Amino acid sequence: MNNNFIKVLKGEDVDRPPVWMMRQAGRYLPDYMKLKAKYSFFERIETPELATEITIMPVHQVGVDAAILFSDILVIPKVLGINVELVPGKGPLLESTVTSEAEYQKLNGEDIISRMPTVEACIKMIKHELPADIPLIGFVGSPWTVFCYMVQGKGSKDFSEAKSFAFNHPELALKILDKITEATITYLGHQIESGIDVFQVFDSWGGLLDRQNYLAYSLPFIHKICNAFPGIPSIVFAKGGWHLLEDLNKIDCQGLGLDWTISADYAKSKISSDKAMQGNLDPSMLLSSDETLVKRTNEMIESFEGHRYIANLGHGILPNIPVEKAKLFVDTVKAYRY
Ligand code: 1CP
Repeated sequence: MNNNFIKVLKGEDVDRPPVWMMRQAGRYLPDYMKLKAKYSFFERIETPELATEITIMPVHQVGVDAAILFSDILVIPKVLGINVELVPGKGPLLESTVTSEAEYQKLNGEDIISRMPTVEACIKMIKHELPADIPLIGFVGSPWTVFCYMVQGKGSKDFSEAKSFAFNHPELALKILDKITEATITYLGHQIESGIDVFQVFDSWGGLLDRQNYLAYSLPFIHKICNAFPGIPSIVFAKGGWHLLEDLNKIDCQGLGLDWTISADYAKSKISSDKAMQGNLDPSMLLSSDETLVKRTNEMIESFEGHRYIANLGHGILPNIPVEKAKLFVDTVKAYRY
């Protein structure tokens, strides 16, 4: 595939950075909101025609260099047997939590692919409809991040219940993390067999852990996932993970995502030249004036020069970003020349 994004992950030269945006499929796109009004969250994820339309939307409407599968990290708790509901205005709500041996025993890790019967059809349809030079990114949540939702039952700023559970019941926590990891590897293997070109591991809540706890509760499980799939390019993004970069650098992956609190110089001092860096514009910068957005985007790219680099935001695009601003960000990257 002759695509900048794949080239950078393989260490090949490009004349400008590739660009995509985390959470680019949905949220801020008016055409997505129309589908959201008509179909439930899991209908959108599990119906091939809908997942395909949404996945491809930002390719046509914003011009990104890669598509990301429209799905969610919470399909894992769902296939393990915990129903997930999306409560408007509140986010995901899990029907039950896993905080005891008995609840752990109830998790059903057997034959999970049979409980996600449309993933293959979704990915195949997306690959068929996508322009041939646009790769498809598959993804999973890191086991720690999925564990946060399974223990806490819903979103949180600090996930203090999930953290205190891990700190007070480390043996059970590690068993739950193993179970999530196993299911995640099976699911990702299925995404790969179905046709994704790259995968990203979202450790959205990894940065909530100090280094010692990160090395206990998150990093080993990400290692396991990446080591299971050496043949396909991968990117690991740990939000808030500036204090973990040296450890993340040891993962067998081709790219590391950076949030906007990390300067390019600092990242260059921690990340080896055989890994691409991905990021890291503050998503709120897309709410600034056109002039400021263009200036800051160009400055960001300049600051990463000399290292393999993929332009992106430092976290997901916000729901209140006008599509024109997303397009200006992408167009600015595409106009850049090394
Ligand atoms: O109906 C809706 O529109 C609900 C909103 C929504 C959407 C559009 C949710 C619920 N998930 C998704 C899709 C999704 N989730 C994608 C693919 C499409 C896209 O590009 O947006 C991806 C990559 C995710 C990944 C995801 N889900 C993460 C990791 C990335 C990140 O933002 O840190 C996390 C933490 C989730 C959990 C989740 N699912 C949904 C919401 C609202 C949340 C966040 C909840 C919270 O605040 O804790």
